[in-house]
Amino acid sequence: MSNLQSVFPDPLHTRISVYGLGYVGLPVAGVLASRGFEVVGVEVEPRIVDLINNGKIHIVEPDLEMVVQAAVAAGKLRATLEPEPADVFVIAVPTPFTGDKQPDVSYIENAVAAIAPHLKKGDLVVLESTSPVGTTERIRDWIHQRRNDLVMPEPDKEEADIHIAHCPERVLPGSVLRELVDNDRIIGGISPRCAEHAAELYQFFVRGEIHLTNGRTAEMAKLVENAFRDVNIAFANELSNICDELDVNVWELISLANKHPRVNILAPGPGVGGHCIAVDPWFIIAASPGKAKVIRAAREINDEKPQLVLEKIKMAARKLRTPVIACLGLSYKRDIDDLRESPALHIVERLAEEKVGELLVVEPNIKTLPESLAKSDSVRFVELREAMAAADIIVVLTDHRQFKRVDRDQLKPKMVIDTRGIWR
Ligand code: SAJ
Repeated sequence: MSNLQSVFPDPLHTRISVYGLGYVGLPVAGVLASRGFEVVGVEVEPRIVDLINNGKIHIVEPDLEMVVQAAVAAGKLRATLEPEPADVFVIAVPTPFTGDKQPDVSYIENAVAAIAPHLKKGDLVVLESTSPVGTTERIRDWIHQRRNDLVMPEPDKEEADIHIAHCPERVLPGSVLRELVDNDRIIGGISPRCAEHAAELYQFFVRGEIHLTNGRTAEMAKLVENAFRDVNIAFANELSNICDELDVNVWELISLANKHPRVNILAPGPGVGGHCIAVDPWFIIAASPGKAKVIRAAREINDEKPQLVLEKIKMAARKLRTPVIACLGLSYKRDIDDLRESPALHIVERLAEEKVGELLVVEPNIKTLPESLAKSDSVRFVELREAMAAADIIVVLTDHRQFKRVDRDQLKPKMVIDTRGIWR
């Protein structure tokens, strides 16, 4: 790799624009600012811009508010609604899929359109968003359409006016600040020089190793990482479905099988949530529908899981005249507030829609119920203690730490559906 000093000689005089201040962009902006760079975050939501400029944040992530507050107070980080000129542009916007499970890269295209007028010779554009294979090349083409005064990078060309690379985010929600620094990173450039250029920036805060490749491989690597996890969770979920039929305790089974030195089965749950693992494998399936067979089957197994949990709850409720059901957890996984694509939320919404009983919802990581539940007469947002005392049926949907501490004696007279195995 070329000398770090050559491209970013002085963070104090390098301005970085981070487009998208969400679960990935905000931590990246905060960490870059903490390394001395001048960081300008671009966000389309005025409420978020105001919050950040007051040193506050809009998401739950350990220690992040402290980092953002310090960066804002030091004058190193500010948020704006409109992009400004910078030396580096980091794109960290969502890449959802459309109704027919095709990747939607319109947020990236819009970000590129917004920054293109501000690009100048020597600038670096880094895509952090998880993206379908070929997106980094498309960014080059989108910029070229708007700025044909700039010489675009090519795979086999050393010289170009700007550099474009993909450095897929790999951080685990809940451990973002640690993983942002400690994880290895993959950087794929349009050309080797683009990748090196981006690596010089990431070296300022990444303690893990930085591995260079081309854009397509970096894109595919990220998708494959999440598809790998999805397939492994699907295996665990399939086992739990089979164990229900065979009257075997799946948690005991997995813990015993995992005593084998080369077996490491993951945990079953109510389904796979979040904005990554439940989405990214579809980008591979969309690109290679005939070949991606295991990946598709895993997606289908994990997507079917909330329905199976719902059936179980309904079956328990049918045994009672006026069932009171405690639903523990709404977020898609433990100890965070993130409700996106949450199977727990989906299950509770369906219970409310179908009026299965009185629902006592407990979610320690949010302050108010999401609108979809707040409007329902049969749903009340309560503290854990109240739910445990009043419910006939206890359903564990998310394995938050507060729930693990529950006194087991309290469970004895109740029907318990523990989808996470916290009271196994
Ligand atoms: N889950 C299970 N059983 C398990 C593990 C997870 O049911 O044994 C469920 C969780 O409850 C959750 C879902 O799977 O609903 C996904 O959770 P997760 O913790 O596996 O992953 P995410 O979505 O929070 O973050 C993933 C990470 N990818 C991998 O671990 C390969 C993270 O490193 C990525 O940066 C992130 O996706 C992303 O942004 O792509």
